[in-house]
Amino acid sequence: MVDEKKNSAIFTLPELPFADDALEPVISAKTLSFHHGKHHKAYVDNLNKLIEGTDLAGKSLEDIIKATAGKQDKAGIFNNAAQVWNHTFYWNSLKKDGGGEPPAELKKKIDGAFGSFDNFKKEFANAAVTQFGSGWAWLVTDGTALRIVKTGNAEVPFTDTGLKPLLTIDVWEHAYYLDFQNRRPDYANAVIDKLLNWDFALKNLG
Ligand code: MN3
Repeated sequence: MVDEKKNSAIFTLPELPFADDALEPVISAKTLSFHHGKHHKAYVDNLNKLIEGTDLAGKSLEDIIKATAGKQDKAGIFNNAAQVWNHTFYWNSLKKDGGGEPPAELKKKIDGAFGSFDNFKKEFANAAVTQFGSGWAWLVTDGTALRIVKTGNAEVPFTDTGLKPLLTIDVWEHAYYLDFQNRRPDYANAVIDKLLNWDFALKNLG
């Protein structure tokens, strides 16, 4: 969508890639309505306000994230831009009737990196549970091997490391509190077992 007056791209909230109730019972329609309709939307709206009239207006989301990462005076822009990116990536990391075993090509890489698929699941859940406070757990590739990393708050794994995200789990409380209250481990394990979108991960592996 283009704002003709300024001829700069305005970010819009992407539609969810599934129906509001598609992820039930793990993630309720109520959680999705707040998480997508309020939280994700607020990051989009804030970002648009913050970049309006600046030299970042018109740049891609990835370029804005890279241009503001680690810059104290640009923290507001970075946080909102990264959260827009993270949430869009998170929705795509999930699907109705997801989880289960990954496609063969990924399974082989997972076995190589983590010993077994069961061990991968344990390590991914552990990253989600041990991220202190708000943040994200990620399955990434460093170009050759798969790795699990976690990031705090709005941080993304690709700004300074060159890591390429394949999947993510949002571990901010707003992602699970209505459905699981303080039981983050139950949320993480349910997402991994029932919702992970392995087709999306395979596509990201490239
Ligand atoms: Mn969130």
